Amino acid sequence: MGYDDQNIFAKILRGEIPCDKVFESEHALAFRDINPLAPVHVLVIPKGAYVSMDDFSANASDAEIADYIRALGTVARELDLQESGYRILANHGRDAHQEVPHLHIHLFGKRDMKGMLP
Ligand code: IU
Repeated sequence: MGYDDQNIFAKILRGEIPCDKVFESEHALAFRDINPLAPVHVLVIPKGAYVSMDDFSANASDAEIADYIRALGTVARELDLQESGYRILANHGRDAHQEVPHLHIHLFGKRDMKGMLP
């Protein structure tokens, strides 16, 4: 599947659409989900044009992967989730109902997530 540069997160990355940014690094951007399922619901995305975790893990550079994974932990710490806990999740493709075709990892926190499977 090719990358659609008209997807909503591509537009956010280009600054064409605003977002509620919580963190930015060289290769990653984190912003609050527009339809939050938890008091903390942040999407962490790579700045590069990657459709999914499949695409990213196969094609991103080591520097992009390292920066992206570090960003996840940094955002969780900056939002003070390390004690209470958090969940990270990425949907890939049809069966998982991935809606936006730009890799995004959901970061959920500040609620009990027993039984929660978004
Ligand atoms: P999914 O993993 O692709 O199903 O998740 C897409 C998420 O993107 C979902 O939680 C939406 O609420 C969220 N989102 C958003 O934050 N801003 C948008 O403009 C759109 C979707 I469209």
